[in-house]
Amino acid sequence: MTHEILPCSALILVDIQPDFMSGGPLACEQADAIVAPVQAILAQDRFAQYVATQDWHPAGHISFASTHDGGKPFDNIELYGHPQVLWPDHCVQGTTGAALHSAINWDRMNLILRKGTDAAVDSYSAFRENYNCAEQRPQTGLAGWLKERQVRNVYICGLARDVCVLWSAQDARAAGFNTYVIWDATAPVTGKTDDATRRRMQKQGIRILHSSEFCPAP
Ligand code: VGL
Ligand code: ZN
Repeated sequence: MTHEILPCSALILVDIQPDFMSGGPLACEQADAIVAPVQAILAQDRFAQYVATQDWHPAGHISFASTHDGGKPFDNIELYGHPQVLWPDHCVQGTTGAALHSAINWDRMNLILRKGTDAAVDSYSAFRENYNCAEQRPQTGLAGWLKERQVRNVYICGLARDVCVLWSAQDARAAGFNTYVIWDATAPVTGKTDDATRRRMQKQGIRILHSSEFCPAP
C-alpha cells in the first residue's frame, strides 16, 4: 500500500487523555504503547476528515462510583434499566487528566467532540450516548456530520478498546459506515476482554487492522 489519500475516509481518535494513560485513575493496559502508532498514522496525513473525542464529565457524574452511596469502582449497577459500570472519577471537565494527550498533534482535527457532559447519562460511543432515563440513546450528531462530508469509511483508534472504542465501532457499523479498528492503536481497560471484544467486532463486520498493514514502512 502506498501513502495515497484514502477517499471518503475519516480517522476517529477516541479519548486519548491522561486519565486513561499509565498512572491515571482509569489507566488502560499498556495505554502508552498506542502513542507511537497513532503518531505514525497521523504523520501520513491520508484521511479526508479527522475527529477526536474527549471524555468530559462534570464533577459528580452518574458513572462515578463516588457519586453512589457505597459504590465501588468497577461495580456493576442497573441504571435506567440497563447495566452501568461504576468507574473511578475520571476526565472531570477542566482538569489536566481530561486534556487531550500532549504527545499527539491535534492540529489536524476537523472536529473535537466532547461526550459524557450530561451529569445523568454516560456516553461511551462517539455516535450515541448510553441509555438515558427515557431508555433512549440520543445521537451525538457525528454520523450526520460524517455523512454530510461524504465519509463512508471510518478508522478508529484510541481508548478504551473494550469500552469507548468498541461502542463507537458498533455504532459506526450500525450507522452504515465501513468500520475499521486499528487494534494496536487501542488499549483495553482490561486485556481479559480482548477475545470477547475481537469476536464482537468480527461478528458485526467491523474489520480489525494492525497499524503495520495500514502504514507500511516506506
Ligand atoms: C471510557 C470508561 C468510562 C473510555 C470512558 O474512554 O473507554 N471508559 N469513560
Ligand atoms: Zn467516562
